[in-house]
Amino acid sequence: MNFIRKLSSISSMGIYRNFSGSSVHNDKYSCKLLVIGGGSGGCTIASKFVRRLKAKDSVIVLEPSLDHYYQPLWTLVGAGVTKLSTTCRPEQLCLPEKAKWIRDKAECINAAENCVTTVEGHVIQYEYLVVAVGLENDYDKVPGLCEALVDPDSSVSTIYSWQYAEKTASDLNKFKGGDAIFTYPDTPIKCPGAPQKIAYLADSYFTKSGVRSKANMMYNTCLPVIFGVKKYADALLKVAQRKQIRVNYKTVLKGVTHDRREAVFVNKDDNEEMTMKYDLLHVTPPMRTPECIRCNADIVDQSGFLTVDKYTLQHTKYKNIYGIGDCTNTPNSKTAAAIAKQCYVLELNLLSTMKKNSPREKYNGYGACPLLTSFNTCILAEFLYDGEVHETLPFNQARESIIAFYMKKELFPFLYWNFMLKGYYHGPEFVRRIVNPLAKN
Ligand code: FAD
Ligand code: UQ1
Repeated sequence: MNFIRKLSSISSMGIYRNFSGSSVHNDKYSCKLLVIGGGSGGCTIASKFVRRLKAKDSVIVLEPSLDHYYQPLWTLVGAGVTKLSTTCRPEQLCLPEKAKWIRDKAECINAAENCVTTVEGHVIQYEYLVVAVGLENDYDKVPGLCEALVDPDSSVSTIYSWQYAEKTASDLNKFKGGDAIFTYPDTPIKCPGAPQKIAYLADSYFTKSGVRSKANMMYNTCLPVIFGVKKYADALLKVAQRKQIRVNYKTVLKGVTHDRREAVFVNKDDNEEMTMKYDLLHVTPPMRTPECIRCNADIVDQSGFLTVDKYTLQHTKYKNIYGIGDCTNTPNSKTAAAIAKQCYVLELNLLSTMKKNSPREKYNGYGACPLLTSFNTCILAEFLYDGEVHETLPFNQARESIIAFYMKKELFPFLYWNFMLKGYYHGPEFVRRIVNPLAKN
């Protein structure tokens, strides 16, 4: 049923547009391909398959949100460089026109029966399924964190949410000196570089605002290293040292008492608790997969991640299911850059499966992380499975460069909105082949 709905999201204020949806509960739908999640991975795959499967309503996308965010720019929103509104577009404009959008949430995936039920009670029968539900913040895992985040005067924020990224910028602006603490949690997270990027940007911000000499900065990470790939870890340690940011390893945030401005941390080696006073606290919250997959032991591992083959991206038990992006158990860095590469592999392999052949294409674990180190420099980490360095540009990318900063700020968002979401961007491999034709991997 077609009807007109007012899009009341921040990006779509004042825009009215037709879209196909349903106002009646307990509808039944069926399709060749169902994509659950209309974020980076979901839009990209839907765009590819509306071109491949030409029949009407071949592709259904199940996605509850009216807004689509380009999350990688939230780091620069937190640093006060980018406006939140530039990171957001109406979902309607990101999904391919020819896909049928059901604006609802998956509740239960019955993989044995090839069907999904939604929170509003619809039932969707599919032949093939792509799961692209991403990761969600698990604020409740840290007692006191929710209360601290919602209090506008708490000086506790996170760039990992559109709701609080602007609060980070305002906290940096209000900071007049004292203890500034940045955290990294004890769960898998998306963009594992961002928790330290915001610390480096805060250092540059405080230098500019003249309060750096009065600030004591600390990065408390659950990990035993600053970054998972040694080449970049060595470079980043020098950045942290130069900026006089103390790095505490194996140190996990366990609670926040925001009226006393205290945070409790635990040391993972000896379980010793430490209470630290803060004047600014930037939290990277623990993360988890959404409930619709996390609680379905038939399709996920013990941590709640969709079990797929790390090379083919095909589900390990159900051959008509594939996974893409942050919600799968592939051991790559969870980034949009990884999805650019994964979508190409998934497209070819799912097409093979549709033709009753085995999947042949292999994902090599490509991931990339532009580690902003100031308001005009960046270390552009690129690597494959097992931390194998895999750089595109004709210089040592572990060196801080101005060009990488502007790629992150201008080029990547442009590629994302105009090519990746439309299914035409598969990562920078083509550039690498031109720039570096003799490279062996
Ligand atoms: P998402 O894009 O998060 O989409 C998941 C979608 O699923 C959402 O739209 C959600 O509404 C939907 N969904 C959830 N539950 C359900 C349900 N039950 N039913 C239906 N739909 C559901 N990547 C980089 O490459 N470079 C960077 O510099 C970078 N920096 C980052 C900085 C920050 C602060 C953050 C937060 C992320 C950053 N990333 C970066 C990571 C990147 O944004 C993610 O890896 C990417 O967006 C993941 O895409 P996805 O499709 O897996 O999940
Ligand atoms: C990338 O391709 C990409 O997608 C558009 C990003 O944005 C989310 C990135 O952050 C990075 C690092 C890449 C990798 C691209 C090059 C040219 C190194």
